[in-house]
Order: sequence, then C-alpha cells, then structure tokens
Amino acid sequence: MITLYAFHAGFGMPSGSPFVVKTMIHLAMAHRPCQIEIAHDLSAAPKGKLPYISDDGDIIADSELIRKHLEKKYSVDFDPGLSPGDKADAIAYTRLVEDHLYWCAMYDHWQIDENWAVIKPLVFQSLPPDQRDAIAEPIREQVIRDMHGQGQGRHSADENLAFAKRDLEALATRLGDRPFWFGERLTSADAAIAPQIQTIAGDPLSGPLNEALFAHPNLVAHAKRVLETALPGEMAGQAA
Ligand SMILES: N[C@@H](CCC(=O)N[C@@H](CS)C(=O)NCC(=O)O)C(=O)O
Repeated sequence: MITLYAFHAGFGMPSGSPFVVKTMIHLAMAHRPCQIEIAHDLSAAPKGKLPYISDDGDIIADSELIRKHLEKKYSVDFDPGLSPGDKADAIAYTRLVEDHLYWCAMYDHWQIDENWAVIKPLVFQSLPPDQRDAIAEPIREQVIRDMHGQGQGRHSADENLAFAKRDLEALATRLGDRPFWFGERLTSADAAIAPQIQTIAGDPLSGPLNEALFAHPNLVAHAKRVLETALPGEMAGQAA
C-alpha cells in the first residue's frame, strides 16, 4: 500500500495543495489505492515540501518524480494515444501552471494583506485561533521570501494580476470547448492543470484574480470535471 503525505482538504479539493491533488489524480489514474497521511510537520519531508509518498519502503518526493516512479514501477501510461507533439505540449502547459500561474496564485493568497486575512484561517485551520499567528506569520514571511527569490514577489499586485490574466487567457483559448485537455480522455495535463485552476476557483475570495478566472467558465468547468472524474469519492465530501 502506498502512503501519500498530504496537506488537509482545502479550496474545494481533498488537499489544499494542488501538487498533492495532482498526485492523488495520478494514483487514481494508475489504479493504485493509497492511504493518506496528513503531514503537520514538513521536517520529515525529504525535500521540505509535499507531496511525497512511501511505496514499499521507497520514499519519493515531488509530484513529477512520483509520476515517473508510478510509470516505471507499475507500467502506467498517463498519456495513452497522445502524439509526441501533444506530449510536448503537456509538459509546456504543466510548466506554465506549476512554475508561473501557481506563483501568481500564491502571491494573491499570501502576499496581499486583505486576502491573507481570509486565507490564513483556512490554511492553518488545524491550529487553535489563539496559537495561529505565532506559527502562521513566520511561515508567511518565509513564503514571501521564497516568492521574492523566485521573482514573482517582486512585482506589484497589478503586475501580478496582469501576468495571471495572460496565463488564464492562454489556457482558456487552448482548452476551448474540449472536455479534457486533449479531448475525450483524462491525461497528465489534466492532472496538473485542474488542481492549479481549482486553487483559485475554490478560494473564498472575490478579488480581481477570481474575476479574471471566472471570465473563463470553460477553465472552471474543466477543473471541476477533472476532479470529479478522477476523484469521485474524495470530491463528494468537498464544498462546491
Ligand atoms: N515541485 C513540487 C512542488 C511542491 C510544492 O510546492 N508544495 C508546496 C505545497 S503546494 C509545499 O509543500 N510548500 C511548503 C514549503 O514550501 O515550505 C512538486 O511538484 O511536488
């Protein structure tokens, strides 16, 4: 049995981390049942981040490396029938959402003060309110330092929004009216893209980033469809 180390539910998903949800989708696509262990302390995580898995004593960290492990160990093909060009596009769109749009959403949630006031109690819901700030605020400072190092945190809120809008427009244009990223079937691109979109669609904010996303109903519907198709049991317990 595989153990998946995860953050608790959030943003209308069985985990508040889009990377953990991506791995949940991969495990479901690979028909590998897993037990979920909520990780309260990242010091045990090999790379200091989630997800990581334990599979018969093998510890693998990072959603892409977990995918590679599943492909190799269980002979899973996450992109059946895709052309080499489509597979290349899948990598490019995955990088777009994970290495750019993710940081725009992180900026929106963690760096903008009025949003942080709403997001903090959700992310740190397991902590008693009177102890929350002592733990959450130093983590926020670290996240803001990380975003500065990564680069997105150096932009103004308006510039961050403009970057995110261009990502969303590109994604929405590329998706069009297809049910899944490459047509009728769930593939690796869906597993990567849907949780990143749902992180914005499922937050309780109503700011300009949310407006920018909801201007593209096809993206919002795609995220919901992918999650409900891949994780029907887990999504049943989530708020809309
Ligand atoms: N490249 C990693 C990214 C994982 C990641 O950024 N996880 C975040 C949660 S969404 C995390 O654990 N952050 C904790 C931290 O940075 O301290 C993957 O694909 O698994």
